[in-house]
Amino acid sequence: MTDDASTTSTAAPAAPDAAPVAPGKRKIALVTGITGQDGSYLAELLLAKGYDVHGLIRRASTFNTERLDPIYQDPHETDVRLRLHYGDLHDGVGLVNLLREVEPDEVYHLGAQSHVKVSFEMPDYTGDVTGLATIRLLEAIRASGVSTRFYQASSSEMFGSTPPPQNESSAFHPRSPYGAAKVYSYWATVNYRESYGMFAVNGILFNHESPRRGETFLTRKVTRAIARIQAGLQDKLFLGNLDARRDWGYAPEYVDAMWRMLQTDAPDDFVVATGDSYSIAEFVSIAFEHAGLDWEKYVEIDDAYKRPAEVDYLRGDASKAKSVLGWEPTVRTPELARLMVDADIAALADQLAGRAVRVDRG
Ligand code: NDP
Ligand code: GDR
Repeated sequence: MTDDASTTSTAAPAAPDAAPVAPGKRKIALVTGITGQDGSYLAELLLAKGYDVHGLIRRASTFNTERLDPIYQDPHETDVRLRLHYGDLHDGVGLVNLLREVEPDEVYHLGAQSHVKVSFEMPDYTGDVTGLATIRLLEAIRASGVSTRFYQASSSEMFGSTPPPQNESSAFHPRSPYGAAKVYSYWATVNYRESYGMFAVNGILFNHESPRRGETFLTRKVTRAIARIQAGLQDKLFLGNLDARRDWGYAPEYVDAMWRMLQTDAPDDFVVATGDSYSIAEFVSIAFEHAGLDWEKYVEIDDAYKRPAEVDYLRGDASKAKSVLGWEPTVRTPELARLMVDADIAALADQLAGRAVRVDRG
């Protein structure tokens, strides 16, 4: 399957020199998870930098490429720079064939079952898609014989119960099947670097959000509910644990860090975070206040949203990313909450007015 892309995106701030590529050749990136929040922002960034971008997408009975709408182009145009390929992280042979066909300079492995609570309900499946699939992809790179740099989407969930601030030297103590699967993928990536000399890196990213965030993650669930409450479409918002603390940043800035990690001279692993931490209750309060609402009138606790084990306190130390990659966050959690509330209010107004709605505005 083929789609085309325009090059709408934000330019990245000062960055390291790009990884070398043959003169006259456009760089080629392959992105798993391109239909997700991060995949869509990363695809925009790479197109803006002049890459040809290939994405792996799952066949679904409904459209699942909404987040890519802003970069869609007519496939019949001459300069096709975004191509989407059907495939699945379960399908190792398909991955080998795709790598042979695309011959990427850089592979960004973002595809995963990424919901922590869901991983307790589907631990076996999560172990396969979020854990084992990373080895499947790394092996596919070896089997296809392509020479490529590899980015693994590792997570602050790997730190679990290790107290903050968490950095690249902090111990892993995952608290969910998702976290355990990410630890497996982390070490697989390190192992392929050490065993085969692959340029393979882990980005250990703390929570990052945006108007494109999936609707069942905390921040988006809250900001979407605020828009509906304000419009008189919803009375209550049911949440789980309000005491956990998270280090929430802005997704478009985090995909820029991913790109920077593949442009360094030597492969290495990096924490990406704001360095701040807010409780769930604080995030909820900031977001409701921005819409002129008192959150305590609307929020109720439903134990169904609590997890068998919680990650209580995340606050990342991204000083290595700052010194080596020149990466620094600019959007802090309160601003993030406000921009997400504004985006959901605007999207709902469009929907109610019968205008075309895009979940990814802003
Ligand atoms: P999303 O849940 O938004 O996107 C996940 C992507 O993976 C989607 O494109 C999804 O496809 C794809 N996917 C899931 N299962 C398969 C499969 N079997 N085969 C092929 N593709 C599959 O996640 P985010 O964009 O938020 O996160 C990107 C990555 O970064 C994930 O690996 C996540 O675990 C990790 N991460 C995220 C953080 C965050 O705060 N957002 C922080 C740290 C790590 P489909 O659209 O069809 O469902
Ligand atoms: P997280 O994100 O588990 O940190 O994983 P999520 O937004 O799901 O939860 C954040 C915190 O909010 C609490 N919480 C609720 N969470 C959800 N989803 N729904 C609720 O109703 C609710 N009520 C309270 C949670 O208990 C938790 O403490 C995200 C994912 O993107 C992972 O893929 C990624 O690796 C990590 O961030 C870093």
